This record gives sequence, C-alpha cells and structure tokens, in this order.
Amino acid sequence: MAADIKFMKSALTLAKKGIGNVESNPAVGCVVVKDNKIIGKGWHKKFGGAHAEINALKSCKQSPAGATMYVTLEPCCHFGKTPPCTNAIIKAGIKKVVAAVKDPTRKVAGKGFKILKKAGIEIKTNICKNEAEKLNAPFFKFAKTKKPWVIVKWAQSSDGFLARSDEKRWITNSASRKDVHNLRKKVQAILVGINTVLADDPMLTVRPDNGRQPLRVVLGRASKLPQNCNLFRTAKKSPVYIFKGRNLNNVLARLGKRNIQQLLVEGGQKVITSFLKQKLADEIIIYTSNEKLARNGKIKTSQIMKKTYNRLKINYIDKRLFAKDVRLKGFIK
Ligand code: AOF
Ligand code: ZN
Repeated sequence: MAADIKFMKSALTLAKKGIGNVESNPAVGCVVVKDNKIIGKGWHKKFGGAHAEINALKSCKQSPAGATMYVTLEPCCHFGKTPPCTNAIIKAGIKKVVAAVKDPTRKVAGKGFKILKKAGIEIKTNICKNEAEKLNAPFFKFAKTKKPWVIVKWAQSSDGFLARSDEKRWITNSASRKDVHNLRKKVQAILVGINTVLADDPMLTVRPDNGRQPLRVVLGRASKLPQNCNLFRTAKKSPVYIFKGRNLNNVLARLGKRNIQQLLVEGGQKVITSFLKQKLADEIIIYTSNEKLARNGKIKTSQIMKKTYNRLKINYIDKRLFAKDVRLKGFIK
C-alpha cells in the first residue's frame, strides 16, 4: 500500500510535466515497476501525441512482461488520435495495473479496466484519487457537466488598482506576464467584457504562438467594437465570438458545446464580479505587484468586487512569487 502510493506519486509528478501542452486531454503520468524498482517512465507530452502508458512502455530498460504499471488515469480502450492503451498493455505482458482514477469519458468509463481484467490483468484503483482528480479538475468537471472550468484572473497593484493612468502599460512585471501566457496555453477560450476591449485593445493570444490559439470571447454588442481593434485584425488567426447575452450560464453552456473545457476570464471588474457573484468561477488567480500606484492608478477594485471576493470560500492551494509580484491561486469550493 505504501509502495502503491509512492509509485503513484511518481506518476503524478510525471503527469504534471504535460500541463500546458496536452489540454484538452488530461495530463497523465505512468511508471512501470518490476521487483520494486521503476524500469520505465512516461507521460502524455502533447495533445494528439502518444499516451503516458505508451511512452512508459517504450522507455523500459528491461522487458515489462510481468511488471506492474502505475498510471494516473484508467487506460483508454478506444481509437482517438492514438490507438487504445489497453492493447499495448496486454501485448507488453503487464501483470497488474494500478490506476489512480477511472476515466470519466463516455468511451472509456470503466471499459478500459474491463478489457484489461478480461485479459487476466489484475486491476487496482482509487490510489491517490483526490490528487489525480485535482490535477485534471477541468477535465473531470467538463466530463460531468459539459461546461467549461472557469478561471477568473486579474492583476492588481498593492493598493488595489486594476489599471494605471500613466504611460506605463502594465501593473505586474514581465515574469508574471509570462506566467499569464502559460495560463493562456492551457485554456481553449479567453473571455473579456467589451469595456476591456475598448479600454485596452487587447490581443488575447498566446505569445509566442504555439499553433494552438484560444478562442477569444467578448461579452457585449458587436456594433460597439471598432473595426480596426486588435481582436478583429487577428480574427483570421483565432476566431472572435461575441455574446450579447448577459446570461453567463448560457454562455458557458454554449462554449461547452464548442468543446471549450477551460475558460479564462480576464476582465474587467464588472465581468469578473458577475462570474464570482453567480458562483460560476472554479478557480481564481490574482497577481499582486509590490508597487503602490496612488495617483498613477486608474480603476480601483470596487466595493462590490471586494465584497463578493471576501465572501468566496477558497482553498488556497498555491502562493508563488514572480520576482516582486505575488501570485495567489485557489480553487473555489
Ligand atoms: C490514457 N493515457 O495518457 C491519456 C488518456 O485522442 P487521443 O487518442 O489522444 O485520446 C484522448 C482521450 O484519451 C482523452 O479524452 C482521455 O479520455 C484519454 N486520455 N488516456 O490512457 C493518457 N491522456
Ligand atoms: Zn491511452
């Protein structure tokens, strides 16, 4: 049992390496163990690429026949962009599969386990289940609800300003801004209110371009947007959706239909407050700079935004420094 947890933790650590490149697939890690030693390791590296189990089997330094495989998700049994992992596991002669959690996808959902069992492979599951579910929380939410996992993000100065009035464009430093692009890499859509487009003329793209640009979503009236704004100028590269409606739940359902598994809400404060107030946010990320803007500040966090934020029940899972900026990251209960 202790050994199961130890090896599953190694697999979970490997899985994390895929974050940012595998979405909207889950991040999955795998180790192959023989005589209590790891003989092969692998993880799902890239959307459309080989699965964790295949990479782990390939990396084995000795024959995996008779070995135990630890994997952070039930092995798939369907032809997607890659062939079923179950086939490869059976062919390799694996004796036992320990999987952290069942794959909730309709095409798998326990069928992977069934096929392996039928081939005489012993199955053990629910090892580090909570960690495994947390690691791919958006994937599990989407499978269950068909609605995207919503990340609400904003940046503020130490005295609570969300924008600045002087000639400098940014509140946070370049390390924080780089992190935002890593965040954008994970999501399939970014949403802002029309006022943010009018005020900032944002691009809302991932830079540098990795060939997978998120959909850009604007809440507001299309007629209010200037024809030459950055969003329109780059619409060929990545589409822009404009939702007139104020019903955010409906917006989420419609994005879900378009297979948007993770949505990043980037502002402004009215839109952010609406998502928080309507309890539609799953995760919150706040970058706070160490600089006081005082007279150079524009748009201070409103009382209503503060109040709404203070009422949230948040699990703080991570506090990290980016030079002198602080990033606070939490899951909303
Ligand atoms: C696994 N191992 O490492 C991952 C799995 O289109 P494909 O072939 O890449 O299949 C994607 C689906 O496979 C995905 O929706 C999820 O159900 C499962 N992901 N399964 O056995 C892995 N990433
Ligand atoms: Zn697979």
